[in-house]
Amino acid sequence: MVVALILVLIVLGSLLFHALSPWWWTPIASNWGYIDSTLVITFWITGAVFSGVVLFLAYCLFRFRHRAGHKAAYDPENKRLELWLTIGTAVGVAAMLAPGLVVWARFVHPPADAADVEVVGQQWQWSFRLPGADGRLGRADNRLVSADSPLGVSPNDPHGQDDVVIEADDLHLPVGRPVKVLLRSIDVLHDFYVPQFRAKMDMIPGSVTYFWFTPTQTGTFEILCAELCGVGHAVMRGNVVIDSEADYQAWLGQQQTFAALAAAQHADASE
Ligand SMILES: [Cu+2]
Repeated sequence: MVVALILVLIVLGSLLFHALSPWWWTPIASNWGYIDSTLVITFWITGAVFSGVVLFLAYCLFRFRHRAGHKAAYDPENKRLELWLTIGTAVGVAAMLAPGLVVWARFVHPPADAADVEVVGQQWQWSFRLPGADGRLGRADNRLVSADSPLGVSPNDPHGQDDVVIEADDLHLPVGRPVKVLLRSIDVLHDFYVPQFRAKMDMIPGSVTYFWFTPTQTGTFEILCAELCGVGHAVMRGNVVIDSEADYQAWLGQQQTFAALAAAQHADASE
C-alpha cells in the first residue's frame, strides 16, 4: 500500500518537475523549430508511457494486494495481450524516430544560397574561415598545418589566398542569411554546439562534416564543445555573434586574409 502511494507520488513529482523545471532549453535563435517539436513529441510519448506503466504498477499493487482466502492465478501466456503490447510499442517507437529522420534530412541538405563557413576545432580552441571575395574556400588538409598555416590551408590553392582566417576569436554572421557550417578538426574528436541554434555535429579529424542553419536573432551566443576532447574540454568556448548586415560588413572589413597573415608571418621571421 505504501509502495503504491510512493509510485503515484513519483509520477506526480516527475510531471511537476517537468512543468516547473528552471532548466528548460534556451530561447531559440535559428530556423530549427523542427528540432524542438521533435523533442516535444518524444517528451509526450515517453511521459505518457512512463506515467501509464508506473500508475498501472501502483494499481496492481493495490488491487491485487494480499488478502486472506485469495489465491493468485497463473496465466503464463496471453497471445492477445502480447500482440497489443507489441503493436503499441512499435507505434510508439516509430512515432519517436520518424520525425527525427525528417528533420535530419533537412538539417544536412543546405539550400543553394547558403554561404560556406568553416569551423575548425583543436585542443582547446575554435578557429573559423570564411571564403573571400571569390566566394570559395581554398583547399585545406591537416597535413599542411604549420606555423604559416595553422588551419592547414593550402598555400598553393589560389582560392585560399583571399580566405578570411579568424583564429581564437568570435565568429560573426549576418542575421537572416542561411549558412552551411563546414566542420573540421585538427587533432581529436570535437563537437560544435550552439544551444540557441539547436544545432550540433561532431568534428572528425580527416573529414569535413556539415549542417546548415539560418540565424533568426541578433546577439551573442556561446559555442560549447559537446565531445569530451581532453583536459581542456570545459574551457573550449567561443562565441557566435549574429549581426545586422551593416555591423557584419564592418566586422568583416577588419578581418585578415590568409595571404595577409602568411605575409605578416614571413615579415616577423625575417626580422
Ligand atoms: Cu573539443
